[in-house]
Amino acid sequence: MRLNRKTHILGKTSVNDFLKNYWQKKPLLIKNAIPNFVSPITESDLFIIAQNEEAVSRLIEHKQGIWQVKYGPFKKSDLPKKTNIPWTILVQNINHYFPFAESFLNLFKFIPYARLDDLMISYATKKGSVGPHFDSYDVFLFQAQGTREWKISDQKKFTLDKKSSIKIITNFKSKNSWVLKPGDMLYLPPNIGHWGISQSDDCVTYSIGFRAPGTFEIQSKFLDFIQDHLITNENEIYKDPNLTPQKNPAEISSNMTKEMRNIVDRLRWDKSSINHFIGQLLSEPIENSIFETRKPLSLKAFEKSIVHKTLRLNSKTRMLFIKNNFYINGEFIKIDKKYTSFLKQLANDREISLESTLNKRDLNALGIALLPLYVAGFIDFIQ
Ligand SMILES: [Mn+2]
Repeated sequence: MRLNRKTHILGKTSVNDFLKNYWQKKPLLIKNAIPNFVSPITESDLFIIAQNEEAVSRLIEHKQGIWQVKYGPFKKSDLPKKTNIPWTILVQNINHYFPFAESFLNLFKFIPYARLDDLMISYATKKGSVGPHFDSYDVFLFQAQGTREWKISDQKKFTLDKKSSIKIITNFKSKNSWVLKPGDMLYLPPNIGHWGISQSDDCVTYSIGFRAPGTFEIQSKFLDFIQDHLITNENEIYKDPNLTPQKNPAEISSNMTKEMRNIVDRLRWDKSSINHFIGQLLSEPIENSIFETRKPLSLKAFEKSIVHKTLRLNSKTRMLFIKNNFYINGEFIKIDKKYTSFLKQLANDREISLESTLNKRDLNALGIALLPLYVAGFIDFIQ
């Protein structure tokens, strides 16, 4: 199964219509989002990834009325047999393991990368489910193999099951239900109750998940950022050469509070430092991402590779930009404005072929900016 970069995945709905009427607003069912879809990733691929130390995976079973969850990594023997009671395994960040999964995520480029999280894939035996629940984030549920019934509710208030360790709605009332076949897709905005139940023993569902930073997270991380970027002289201390006698030695005088308030008021930040913070925050890679560093390489050898090979972002790399400032995995890239068009292309397409379009000086400037990113394992070459 090969994907065309330009495949439109929203069926009869245009991107404009989707963003205006559905995104963060209401569910949308898209029959045949990709006609004749055959999943190149199957349950056996998931079982292999789930054995990996780095992978994030969960196994969910519904036993004696209680929803139970186990966390990976899993040994092969940890996985129940298909003939057991129904079960589901979910594996996150599949786009870090399979180029196909990364290109699949690319079909959702109509939403900014800064909002895109990962491709999670789940496999379920017949009747397998993770129960009725809601999520705080937007999600596209793409049926890749087998069939799954999705029930959704229009309830505003849910009661949750206290016995289960995962979030389960106990008063779920179904408003709509659909059976999704391979190639069908359901979009759900945040907080919509939904319940997916596998109808076959080969049910594979792709979840395209989005992320949105919390207000508290933004504010508290901004305070950390300000702390790290203080430009105050560390040796400067409070002074009171005009101290006058005071009646109560335990009292903090109004002169003292005024002077200290002035010091606090001297903390300043402007639009550009806030933007710098946003670029760094949103380009942070997912937690616990490990990038394999490379042996240092001479600039000359690196420049030679730039000319002959296609440069691409590591599948775990997040590269974003604000105007002419570029951020990669939480770091600011220092580069002359002259070269931003190259970096824009690399960030947007996640790959770039520079070939013979560059003169010596430009190649040198790009080499200097990109070599540290290559050594850090953030970017590599397509062989
Ligand atoms: Mn869900």
